[in-house]
Amino acid sequence: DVKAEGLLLDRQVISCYFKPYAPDAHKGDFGRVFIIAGSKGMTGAAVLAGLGAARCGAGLVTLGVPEGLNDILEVKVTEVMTLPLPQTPAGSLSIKALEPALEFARKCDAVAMGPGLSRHEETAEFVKKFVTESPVPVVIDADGLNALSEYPGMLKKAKAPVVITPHPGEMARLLSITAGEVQENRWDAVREACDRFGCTVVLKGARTLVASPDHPVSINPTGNPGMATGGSGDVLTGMIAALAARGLKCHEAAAAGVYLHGLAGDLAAREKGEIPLIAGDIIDHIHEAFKYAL
Ligand code: NPW
Ligand code: AMP
Ligand code: MG
Repeated sequence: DVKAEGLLLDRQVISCYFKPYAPDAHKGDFGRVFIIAGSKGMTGAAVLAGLGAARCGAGLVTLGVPEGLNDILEVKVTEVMTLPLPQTPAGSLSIKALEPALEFARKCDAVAMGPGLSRHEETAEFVKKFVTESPVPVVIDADGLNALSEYPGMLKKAKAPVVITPHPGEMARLLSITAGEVQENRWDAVREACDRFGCTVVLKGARTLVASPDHPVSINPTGNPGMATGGSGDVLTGMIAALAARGLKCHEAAAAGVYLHGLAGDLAAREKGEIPLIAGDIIDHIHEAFKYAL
């Protein structure tokens, strides 16, 4: 019974998901990632997700952002490209962004959506339509999840595979219970979300759990409380999307993403300490996490 079993993630499990590079590989082999993120005041969320993706070996990363953020992002990021999309007067994505975003997604291998999008009603409409129509796997986090929390059952209508990455507060909104209730029985919460929404579910926090249909629940041993700091989760979203774009299956991308993200956080904490840790430090240690894990 896969529902009763649990699998502890470790180096052995994770390394099996990665194949050696072919000597003649080109960047098209490593996947194109499209990250739909950011709004006025939350540019950083988009940057963190973009760099998390770039450090996980994505061939190309593009940030789809409200057009008002584009110029500042062109200065802020170097390896990551941007696609300016129509915005609301409040500086969040407008429903008019739907067609250009879907058109761009057709040329990509995976999408990440949600960090810093804001809770603007029109942006939530965009999210709901995009999730159903996306032609490629989508990792949904943060305000992407908030947009779905009224009717999360719509995730079952998605055409492509979905990974959701709620923290306990977001999971509580999705299941219409309290964060306390989620934390009291994390195992049941992650399994229930997986059954109800028919997708891969990453329940974040100490000992992150990953559940997918027809898989035992995976338990992640890496990570530390220093990672409870603004933007940590945004980095993870980009990492999982990049791994999915490289060809890992949704469950593998989610499991490898949480393991490497936690390990990068542990290596960062070893160097800097848990208290001063910031999300950018996690990005700066992803390369070491790969060295250690693979
Ligand atoms: P409480 O009341 O504090 O106990 P939100 P967010 C609860 C963006 N960011 N256990 C918590 O409860 C994100 O991408 C942008 C229990 C509270 O109610 C999002 O788009 C950044 N409860 C947006 O900000 C950097 C827990 O959930 C609620 C819990 C909002 O995201 C920062 C808080 O969650 C940020 O990433 C736990 N372990 N964890 C940038 N630089 O641009 C959380 N809760 O309301 O969803 O707010 O996670 O800060
Ligand atoms: P978010 O709340 O979306 O910014 O995500 C926070 C990230 O930090 C998630 O990946 C969590 O699993 C991780 N995190 C937060 N607190 C802890 C903790 N006490 N132990 C391990 N990881 C944590
Ligand atoms: Mg978050």
